[in-house]
Amino acid sequence: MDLEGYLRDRRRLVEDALERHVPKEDTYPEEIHKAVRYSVFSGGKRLRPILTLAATEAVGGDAQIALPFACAIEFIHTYSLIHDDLPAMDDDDLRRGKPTSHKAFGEAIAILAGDALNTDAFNLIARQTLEKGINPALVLDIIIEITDAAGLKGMVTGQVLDLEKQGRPCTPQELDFIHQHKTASLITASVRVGAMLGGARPSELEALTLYGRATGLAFQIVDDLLDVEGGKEWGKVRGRDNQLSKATYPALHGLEASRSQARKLSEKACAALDGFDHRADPLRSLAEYIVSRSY
Ligand code: GRG
Repeated sequence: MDLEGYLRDRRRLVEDALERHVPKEDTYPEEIHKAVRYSVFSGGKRLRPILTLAATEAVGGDAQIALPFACAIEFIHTYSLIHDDLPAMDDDDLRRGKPTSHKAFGEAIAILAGDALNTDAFNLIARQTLEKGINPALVLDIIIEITDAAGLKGMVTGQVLDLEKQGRPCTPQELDFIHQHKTASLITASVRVGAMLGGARPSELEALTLYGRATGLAFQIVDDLLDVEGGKEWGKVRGRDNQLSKATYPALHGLEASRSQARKLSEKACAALDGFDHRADPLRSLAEYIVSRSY
């Protein structure tokens, strides 16, 4: 399959939808709207929304129905990056090769831009549910799915432990727990939400959950590796994890074992798709892309 072409088309679809759902820069008060747009449209890979669309299509669903939900997940992802970069968290100056939100707009506006995206994700879901006549009971399940993944049961807990473990000993089990919560939970939810909207059968949802968990962990391992050996396209300050004495896969397991584990997880993700037909080919290619990416 032509993955490059597929990613290009899907990114365009997601960008166009985001454009419809994010207010213009000249909306009053301009500064916060500029900050939100700065982070939403700064060259993200759109992996999570693309996974949502690919998962819905893998079970015979309609990408157009899943699109606003995919955008809402991208809002939450973008909020998490803005807050993750703040001085109180990772204190990063660069994101996607550009100054981080607080460097460009100041801390207060950066915090508020993250807050706005986190809140408006659910506004977008609710409005689109009404507009498109989607079953509200299904949408409640989806909201539970996303909030479990992003809140205390997921990303926030992962982030808390990530911060707590800086400069402290961390076992391989603790590191996997951090990575699964900080990163893999939202990636798994991206896949599951697409599948749920597409009307997945229980066995399909179970298989796609395995796929999401494996690709999600692989994604964070590769993120750890890129922090050590990423090139210019990586777009972040390299070696930051080491500077912050973070618990990472390369720090605990070494580079070679980390690469091999990421590859094994990608294979495990593909194996979970064995019962699916050609409509799951994009998910198969995305599992490969996640471990071969350079940014
Ligand atoms: C609740 C105050 C408060 C803050 C939340 C939860 C949190 C802060 C941050 C989330 C943790 C986080 C940023 C995990 C890293 C996940 C990760 C590898 C992000 C990079 O994802 P990509 O490469 O980003 O998909 P692009 O740039 O492509 O969008």
